[in-house]
Amino acid sequence: MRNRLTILKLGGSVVTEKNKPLTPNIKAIKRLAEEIHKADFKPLIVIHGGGSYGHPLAKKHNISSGLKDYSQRFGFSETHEAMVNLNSLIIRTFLEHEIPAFSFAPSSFIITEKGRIRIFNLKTLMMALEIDLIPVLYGDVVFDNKLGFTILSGDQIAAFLAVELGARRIIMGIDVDGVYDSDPKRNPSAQLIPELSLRDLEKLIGKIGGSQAPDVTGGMMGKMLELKAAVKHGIDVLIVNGLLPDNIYKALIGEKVVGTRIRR
Ligand code: IP8
Repeated sequence: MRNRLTILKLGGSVVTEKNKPLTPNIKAIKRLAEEIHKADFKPLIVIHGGGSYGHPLAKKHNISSGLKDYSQRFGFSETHEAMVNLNSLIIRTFLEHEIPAFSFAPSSFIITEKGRIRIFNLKTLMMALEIDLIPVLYGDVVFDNKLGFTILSGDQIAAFLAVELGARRIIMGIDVDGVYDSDPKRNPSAQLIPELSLRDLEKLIGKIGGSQAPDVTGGMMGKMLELKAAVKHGIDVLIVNGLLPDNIYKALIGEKVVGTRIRR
């Protein structure tokens, strides 16, 4: 059953300065807090990415391919610690803007198997929603049944939660205007795709996958693969530029906004 629940994913390239290690984008975080407060939308779950907090450390300690060497335990913990710090900064900013945000650390209640979510204790999250708290989760390091540990992206959490909780929609705030027909950061004539059906999405994944490009449209491939499952379940996805003022506000209140809408 579809309810009003909205899952808002704020990309790491929006909430952090992607190219400066451990640097938050304070201006963007404050503006997003203002927009979320102004929209006053509930029920809402917010998930943020790792950006320059999670990714450089995860890469340095080779966390995503699993536990190979005991010395990695420190890197595993350090990566989590960096994400806790970013999350804590976001929670504090949200609270200052009178958003009833509550932090949920994914590594403490999610277990993956070869990188895919296997166990997810939803009970506490649902209890938080019942009293109109806004759970704030993030891409995190997680324990994994087969790998020992790994990295779990905020995108996978967003799609999983949307399906499990029967959400109405997922809004993704990223650092470009939506999905393009080629990488807008490399190709100035790339065209924004305003609407995609599930079939279009599948075709696009095939095209991108077949082209062997390492990270076409800035990690868009990974996002598309995760979102496919949610779209299949009838959940609408709206991808907008979270760095442009008022986009997240407009998306939350259902006003027209430049971006890519994906519908079954
Ligand atoms: O930015 C990754 O989350 P994402 C989190 O949502 C870490 O892919 C710890 C790298």
